[in-house]
Amino acid sequence: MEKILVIGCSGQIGSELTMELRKRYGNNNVIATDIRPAGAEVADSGPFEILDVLDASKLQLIVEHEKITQIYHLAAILSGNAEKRPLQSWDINMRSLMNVLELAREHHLKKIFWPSSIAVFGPTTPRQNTPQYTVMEPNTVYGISKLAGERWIEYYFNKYGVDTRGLRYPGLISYKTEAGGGTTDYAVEIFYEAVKHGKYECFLGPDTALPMMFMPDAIKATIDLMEADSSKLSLRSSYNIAGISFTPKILAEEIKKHMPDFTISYKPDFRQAIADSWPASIDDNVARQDWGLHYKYDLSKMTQVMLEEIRKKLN
Ligand code: NAD
Ligand code: AKB
Repeated sequence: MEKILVIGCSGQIGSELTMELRKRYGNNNVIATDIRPAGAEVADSGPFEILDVLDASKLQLIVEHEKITQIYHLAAILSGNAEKRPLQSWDINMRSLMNVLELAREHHLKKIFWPSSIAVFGPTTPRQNTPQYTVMEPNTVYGISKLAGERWIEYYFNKYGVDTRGLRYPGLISYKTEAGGGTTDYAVEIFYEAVKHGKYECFLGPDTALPMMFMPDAIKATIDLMEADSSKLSLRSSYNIAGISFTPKILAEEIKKHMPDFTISYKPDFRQAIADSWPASIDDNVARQDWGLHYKYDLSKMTQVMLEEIRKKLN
């Protein structure tokens, strides 16, 4: 029987991934943890504990007491926030991962999921259809921590046989929990502002293309990777996953199809430079070939669901 620990369950991904894992593995077999309280859905549906993942002793106690077999380690400081507090963010992103990897090694845990990001790429990476293997010179604290993390999870697999699995998520779009301080957050905020005020001031310029993905596709890709036969996985750093690439202007046009009076204006801030250093689109053929990655949502379907769900939520 699997007993799963989710670290960072109160965030944008954790709040939805925890619920999907509980559906599949049973509510009591998924222990949700975060440094801050969980949302009602997670808190009411199964076990939740406050955990600062930098507290290695408490992490160990939970793993031993709950007889954990797998960890999904989602806690991190995202790109925008990490640029504001570089050293603290480096410490949280790296030390948390090392705590999890060491525990997995010592306790022979079955599997570890750790998310990487398109932030591992940098200004010298080819921006269009960025391949799995290419130049990687990230110039943000967050990107450097994700690239280092990829090297570490691969190292623990090669050196100690820890079954580590990772995905380079693009920007994730969802309506259940707000985005956590990244550069791609505009693509979530825009929907709330459209429904609430009929207009949005975007912190990226109109033609800034970035890869994005709707949350249901990201959750499915995560669990599919974790449930894939180990022998099918040709890499243990992190897989490229592409999603849908678009610019703020294209997204605004898609929203206008449902809300003709919606307007967008642009006031780029420090996140523009981060976005400019990231890929515009991603080649995810290795993930497709290894474990059958595929998606359900395109821009039009995603926009329709986002607007419907946010309208329901705000009413
Ligand atoms: P988020 O900021 O919404 O959630 C992260 C959670 O981690 C928060 O609930 C926070 O309270 C928690 N946390 C922070 N420090 C902690 C600590 N010391 N101990 C325990 N919990 C702590 O982030 P997210 O969007 O859900 O991202 C989850 C993971 O996926 C991160 O590793 C992120 O880098 C990665 N990722 C996210 C995206 C995206 O678009 N959301 C894209 C690429 C990669
Ligand atoms: C961010 O913008 O920091 C995240 C990411 C793509 O890693 N959404």
